[in-house]
Amino acid sequence: MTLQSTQVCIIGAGPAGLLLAFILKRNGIDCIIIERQSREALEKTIKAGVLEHPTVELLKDLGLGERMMRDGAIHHGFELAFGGQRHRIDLTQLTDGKFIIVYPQHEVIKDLIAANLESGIQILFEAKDVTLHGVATTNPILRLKTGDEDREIAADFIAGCDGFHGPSRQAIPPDRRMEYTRTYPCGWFGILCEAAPSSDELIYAQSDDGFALISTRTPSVQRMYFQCDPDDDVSHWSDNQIWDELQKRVRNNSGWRLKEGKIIQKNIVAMRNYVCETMQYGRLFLAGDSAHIVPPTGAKGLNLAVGDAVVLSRALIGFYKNGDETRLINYSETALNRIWRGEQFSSWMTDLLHDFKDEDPINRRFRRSQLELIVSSRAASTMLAENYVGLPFAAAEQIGKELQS
Ligand code: FAS
Ligand code: PHB
Repeated sequence: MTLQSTQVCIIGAGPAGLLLAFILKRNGIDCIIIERQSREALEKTIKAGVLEHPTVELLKDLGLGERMMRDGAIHHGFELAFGGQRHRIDLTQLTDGKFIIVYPQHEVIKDLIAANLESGIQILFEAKDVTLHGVATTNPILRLKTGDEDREIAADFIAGCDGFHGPSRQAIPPDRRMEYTRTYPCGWFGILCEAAPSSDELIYAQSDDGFALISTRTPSVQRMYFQCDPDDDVSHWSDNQIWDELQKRVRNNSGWRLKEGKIIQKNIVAMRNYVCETMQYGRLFLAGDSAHIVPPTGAKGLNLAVGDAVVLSRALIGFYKNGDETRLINYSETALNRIWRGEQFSSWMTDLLHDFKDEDPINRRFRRSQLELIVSSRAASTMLAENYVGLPFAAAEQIGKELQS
């Protein structure tokens, strides 16, 4: 049995855990990260693609932005396609200069892992049988295995950054968890393909045949999605059928077509909202997908995880530097301001762009009218743009305070 101790033990080497560790270490706080996957697997898993403006600025401020600014693509707008027309939402003009960067999550993970290791943080990859003990005490313990070796890590705090299916949230008694959920009657069929970009910016397409999203990864690899049955299976679709469906959903009156290419990956992403408002229990603090999930429509998942890491790191720094527990006590409330903003925007954008089978037909008329409003009203398109590029971390906290006053 290997015994270790640290100040903050972090479960999960995703965006939340890696960013939290990096910020804590910069502030002299000792941490260890425990991760069940290998580094190689993490750095190959295709997930999110869009970094909000506050995320971009934070990574740059932390000295983590070099590859992102070199290899990422700055996007100053995106297009809404419906009714045979395409309408550009000018993010930068509507938000006084803000933008997003399309930079794959697995590249962010590569940057964060390298930076953590370089700063001397221990990451225990391929950890097995991770269990949490004494989280309601001031001396929580983690037990795990690496290889054949049993390990026990004593910590002041445990940060549960282990995603939706990790053990951390389960360590909070069910009767103490305040949970909210919404499930959608659809999923997203995602592909990666070897092709040139079909457009300069992302295209969100609403059509009578269903939603489609045309995104990108690199100049030679593209990421696209189309709305599908949540119980569908990628094996039910030939490559030709996939391309036919995508072309159908994005076609417009000018005869424009997608550039096709070899499909190199297919997967179906489920769609739901989920929030566990109980983001802390004793010395256990949840951050990222362990506490909340969004439908991917608003590109918020990764960015909300970043926001939680910012709030939790500020709280832990306050505790260790000044002995001040105020931000720790208020962690859930503070983090939830930005989480609920992201949850609501993702839900609203999903409802705006997806026709749902068995829905009341009147909703399709409401949907089209709202799309027409957005592309014709500066106020409506500004609301969309401000939420899409991401609210500043502080502003999100401010919104919460105004609500409470
Ligand atoms: P993560 O899930 O990224 O990381 C949690 C980490 O904890 C993982 O590395 C996991 O291996 C580890 N872990 C779990 N259990 C453990 C245990 N018992 N012991 C040790 N480690 C453990 N978001 C978007 O914004 N846009 C998208 O297009 C998008 N696409 C997605 C596609 C897929 C297939 C998935 C799964 C998610 C997608 N997301 C998307 C959401 C995603 O980006 C998350 O929001 C983001 O990864 C959240 O980061 P974390 O909270 O750090 O959790
Ligand atoms: C992606 O590129 O994976 C992506 C982009 C925008 C979204 C969702 C996913 O809203």
